[in-house]
Amino acid sequence: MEDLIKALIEMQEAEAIRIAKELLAKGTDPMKILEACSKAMEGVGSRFEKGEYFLPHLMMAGEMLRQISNMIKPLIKEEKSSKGKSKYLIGTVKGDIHDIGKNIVTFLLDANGLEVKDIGIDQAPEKFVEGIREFQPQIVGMSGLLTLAFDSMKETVQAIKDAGLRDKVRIMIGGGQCSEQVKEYAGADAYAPDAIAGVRLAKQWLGGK
Ligand code: B12
Repeated sequence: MEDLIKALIEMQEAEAIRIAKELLAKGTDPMKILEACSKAMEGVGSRFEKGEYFLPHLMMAGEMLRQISNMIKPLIKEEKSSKGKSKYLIGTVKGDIHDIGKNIVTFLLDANGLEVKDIGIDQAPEKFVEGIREFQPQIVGMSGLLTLAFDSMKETVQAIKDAGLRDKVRIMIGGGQCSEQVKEYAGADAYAPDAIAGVRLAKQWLGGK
């Protein structure tokens, strides 16, 4: 697993994909591979912050993660159990185009038997409102990795309130820079530090309803 993290951080695309394939072939838990990917992204992010990496590196990191996620997705789906139709609407908020984490959350929710509607990236508050009206989810997930996403999250919660839909849904937020404080600021119901916590919480909410 350390080799995978190192290859990802050092942008050795072919090597990273080869190691990920090898780990999966050996029967390594796919979730552990995703955790290693998240760890590697922290490394990439800190090199970017230090000015050692630039935008193309972030893009390359995103591409490697996309490929690995795609390899893992069908494996997780195999474990899928068919449960009731609980609905979860998810999207990346306005001004933010990061979607790797959101996509991981989406396929984990799906693998856990929830019906998930992913409205995509850079979604304005009114798109969330529209999505809630059409899809009628019990839960809404907002993803955002940029600090500017915090305001978008707040605006989105406000728009949901203004549309009279706030008591119809529970809202959770997630993504790199989010925290309990951001949850308070945005007026959401919960903050999930990672995809697994998000899925656990969703199931808890749905079970408790
Ligand atoms: C890959 C990447 C990109 C790729 C994104 C590709 C893609 N398709 O997503 C590209 C190259 C496009 C990109 C662009 C930019 N990026 Co960028 N990017 C990253 C990087 C390296 C990794 C992000 C990532 O995918 N992580 C892995 C995933 C799995 O983690 P995650 O998203 O946090 O998700 C996990 C949890 O948070 C959770 N989760 C996520 N969402 C949700 C939602 C819910 C509901 C739940 C329950 C859970 C949940 O589940 C996931 C799995 O556990 C980060 C560095 C970092 N440390 O995060 C910078 C980073 C986020 N980017 C950054 C910046 C500055 C930018 C740019 C502004 C750069 C520029 N100058 O143009 C642009 C932004 C454009 C825009 N408008 O959004 C900064 C943000 C700083 C800030 N404070 O705002 C970071 C932190 C890098 C840094 N250290 O400076 N980026």
